[in-house]
Amino acid sequence: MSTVAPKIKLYTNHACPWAHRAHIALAELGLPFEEEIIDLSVPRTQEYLQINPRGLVPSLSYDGEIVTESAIVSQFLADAHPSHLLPAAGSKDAALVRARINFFVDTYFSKANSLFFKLQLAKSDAEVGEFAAGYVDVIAKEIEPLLKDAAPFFGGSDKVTLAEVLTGSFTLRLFSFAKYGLVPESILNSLEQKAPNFYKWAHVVNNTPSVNGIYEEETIVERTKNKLASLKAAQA
Ligand SMILES: N[C@@H](CCC(=O)N[C@@H](CS)C(=O)NCC(=O)O)C(=O)O
Repeated sequence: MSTVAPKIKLYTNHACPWAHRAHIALAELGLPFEEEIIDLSVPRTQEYLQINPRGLVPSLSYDGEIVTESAIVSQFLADAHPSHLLPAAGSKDAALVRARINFFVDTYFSKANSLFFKLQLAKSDAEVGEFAAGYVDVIAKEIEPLLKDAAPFFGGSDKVTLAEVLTGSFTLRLFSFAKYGLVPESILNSLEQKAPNFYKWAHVVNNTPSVNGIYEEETIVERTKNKLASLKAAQA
């Protein structure tokens, strides 16, 4: 690997949980970078659409090469800079660690996170109760067993791994949204009872500086409240 530091520019928005993944990866890897904040409240400029024709954040410019999509950006950074995030590819052991991390992240997003979004959009108290219970049950059934050896991070690691890079911005929001009533606060007690590995792991993740470094809790909560209100009004 070259010893010359790469020239990195991150096109981002600090309110975006997907872009947030790239910030966690860069912070964990200790890589200096320039950032350009993309205003998502207005149409993207032609310049930005040339960088990322999808118009989404994050986008990464790495020595002039553009990489987009948050999971791919994070994986690319972890691959380009072998570290505690991910073992270097090439052995069966490393392949297994990578497979375990991929399965965990896939499960988190395919089984649990979609339900968390559904819960935020619940239309009645009955739906809130039903969706909250469903969310806790999925965490207990699908995620809890995958964290049985967390120490305190995924797979027994004492440092953040790619699993936390890809999920940390979402566990931050889970705890914040419960604290500020966007989802029932009681969900945290239920998780502590029914999914103690998950609860302990998420607590450590949320208190990790690389994870919470760019997180402005009150701003995110306020914006999310407004966004949910307009989505609910559009549904009505
Ligand atoms: N699958 C994409 C999702 C990124 C994404 O949805 N970003 C949102 C902000 S959180 C965005 O750029 N939205 C702009 C728009 O939809 O116009 C990724 O993981 O990078």
